[in-house]
Amino acid sequence: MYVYIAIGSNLGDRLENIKSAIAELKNVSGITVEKISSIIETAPAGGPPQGKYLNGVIKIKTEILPRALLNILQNIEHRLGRKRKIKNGPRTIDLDMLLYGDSSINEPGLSVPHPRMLEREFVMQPLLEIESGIMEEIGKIKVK
Ligand code: PH2
Ligand code: MG
Ligand code: MG
Repeated sequence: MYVYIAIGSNLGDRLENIKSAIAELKNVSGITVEKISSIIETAPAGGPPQGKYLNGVIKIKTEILPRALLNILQNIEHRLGRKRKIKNGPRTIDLDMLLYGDSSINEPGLSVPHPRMLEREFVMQPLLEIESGIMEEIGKIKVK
């Protein structure tokens, strides 16, 4: 399955946090990192006043199931010092599952496609950079 993951950071050494998260993903057995977008600086959207983000999107190939993959992403966030405090507040690292193949998932804590991805320039710009035909694929997903 091809899975697209949004990466964001606006605390600490932002680029280093993003590089570390990608390195950790590469080290997971059963995950191949296929594409990495440019990393762009973006104005914070929503939440309290906070510093600018660095954002990017990666494409991975994996057969790890969505719930297990979510756990892996959250463990990496935790190891890189993510503290869950305020909604949409500043974070050292954020790893959001955008798309999991053509699956539509609506479970507590796991909504795929990511419900706000289409309206987020900081997600769509890097996603379209690495997968220019992705809108057509998203259109085929049968939303539950
Ligand atoms: N993430 C958020 C809230 N706002 N703004 C930008 N520019 N980039 C983000 O990654 C971001 C955000 C919640 O996850
Ligand atoms: Mg997020
Ligand atoms: Mg998140």
